Amino acid sequence: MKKIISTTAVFLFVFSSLFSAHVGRTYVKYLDGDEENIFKAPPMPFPLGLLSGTVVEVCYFNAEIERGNLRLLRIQDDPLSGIEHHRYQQYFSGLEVFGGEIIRHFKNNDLQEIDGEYYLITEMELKPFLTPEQATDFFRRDLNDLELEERAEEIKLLIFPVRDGETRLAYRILLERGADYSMTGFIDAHSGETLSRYSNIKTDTLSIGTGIGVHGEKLKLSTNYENGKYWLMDKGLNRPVKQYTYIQKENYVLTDTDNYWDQDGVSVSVHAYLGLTYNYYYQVLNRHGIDNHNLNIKAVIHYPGGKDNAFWHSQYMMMFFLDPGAQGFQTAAALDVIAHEFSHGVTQFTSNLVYANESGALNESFSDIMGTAVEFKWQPEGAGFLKADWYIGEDIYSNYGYCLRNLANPNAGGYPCHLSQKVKLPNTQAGDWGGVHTNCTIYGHAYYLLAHGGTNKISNIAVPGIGVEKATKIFYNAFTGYLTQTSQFVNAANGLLKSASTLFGSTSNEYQQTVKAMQAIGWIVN
Ligand SMILES: [Ca+2]
Ligand SMILES: [Ca+2]
Ligand SMILES: [Zn+2]
Repeated sequence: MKKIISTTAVFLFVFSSLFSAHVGRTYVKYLDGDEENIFKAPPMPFPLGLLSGTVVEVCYFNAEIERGNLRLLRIQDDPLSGIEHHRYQQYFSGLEVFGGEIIRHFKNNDLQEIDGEYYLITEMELKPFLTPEQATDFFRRDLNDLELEERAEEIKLLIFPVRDGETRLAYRILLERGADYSMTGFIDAHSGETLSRYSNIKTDTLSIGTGIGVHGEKLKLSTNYENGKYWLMDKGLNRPVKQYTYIQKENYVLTDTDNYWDQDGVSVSVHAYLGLTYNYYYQVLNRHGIDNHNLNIKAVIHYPGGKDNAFWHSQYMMMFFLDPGAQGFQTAAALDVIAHEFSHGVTQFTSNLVYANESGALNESFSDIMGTAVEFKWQPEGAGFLKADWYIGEDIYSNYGYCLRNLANPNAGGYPCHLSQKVKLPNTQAGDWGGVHTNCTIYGHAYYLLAHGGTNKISNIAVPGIGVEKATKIFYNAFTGYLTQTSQFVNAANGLLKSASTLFGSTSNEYQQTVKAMQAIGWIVN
């Protein structure tokens, strides 16, 4: 079968009248060596002097109709003008090209005009890597609901044109729940990425945008279309949680005309990374947001009340990200910092650990641990910006190589890795409320030992490690399920052991390694 075609690129004709397109000629080469005549559009806009080629264009589309690459969809009569509109759907190698549709307008059987959108495809891998079932699962995960029902008769393999003249092989999939939720998505048949999705219930205005984050990374954004523009918020009726990224103050939201957000990396990073944090909690820990009941996720960026910081405000139940100041901290740039602040909200609705002394240090530990877990979920492990590692806040600096805290080796930054190194500071603002941002690395390091494996520098006890996901589940379950407002370090150790035995059994390797991790940071476990 001549399915895989190789040459160079994909072109899009957008033309509004027969006399606006100048058409040139090129060749399409099949992999097996066959050649076929095809025509290629020059870059737009066309110089006005070059109004030739219309006959070629008409012949080309006639030939495409004969070849079955343009198939009649329907004929509409316009009784007022006497014009007949013939609509054709574009196909390529037998697959529908989504959005590829031309209209030929006839009067008394004479062709008057052609318009529409036609994608000239010259390179395309036509063998799906994913099965329809796998693609459907990707879509379920993207929609944060593994229970959604698919409409089997709606699944269809097609060609989906994306930005910049690229085309992708995609499945069109419909997922629904009852009568009030119905989503159609276009899922890349190779990567599982959602290329586009829309609600079939038209009151939902959710759309997927693309943005450029602080480090120049391309990020997917859930935005809303309203009043002729896109808004940097996710408040579609069918969405499980509403998410708002405000600028400077509440209710002031960035907007954009083309849903391609390249004007403010801070907005993009915060909006996208809060979405990833929500998805992490949902997908891995089955938690529905900050309060487990999908509390609105709200963040204020470029907040003018200070510099070099970020915080969760327990009364407003919102996150605040401040601009860089003397220290140059761009707190909005780091996925672990964003997940850290979100996780302070999770703590508020679970253990509610008091933000002072040991309970405060545990509160900070939990946020560092969850920030790291989220990083490992969505970023590849490695050194450099946008990589998963055991540092906290490394992406807030303008050069890679610094961090706020180091969970692998806290001592490297002068932080404790063992109970014997716990610092004593007063419970005042100047004393960091009893050293909550200092002593937090003791349990942060225990998490590193359990997840990654390693040897504690003081006790010399080695922990082989059970992997990030299992270790995170043990810590999450302990901190959210077994700790209380006034829990101290000893309660955390007991909570972790209970959590490990509940999740994996008291004779499991996971439990034994949790014991080892507690011994490594200085506990005697009987
Ligand atoms: Ca990183
Ligand atoms: Ca990190
Ligand atoms: Zn914190």
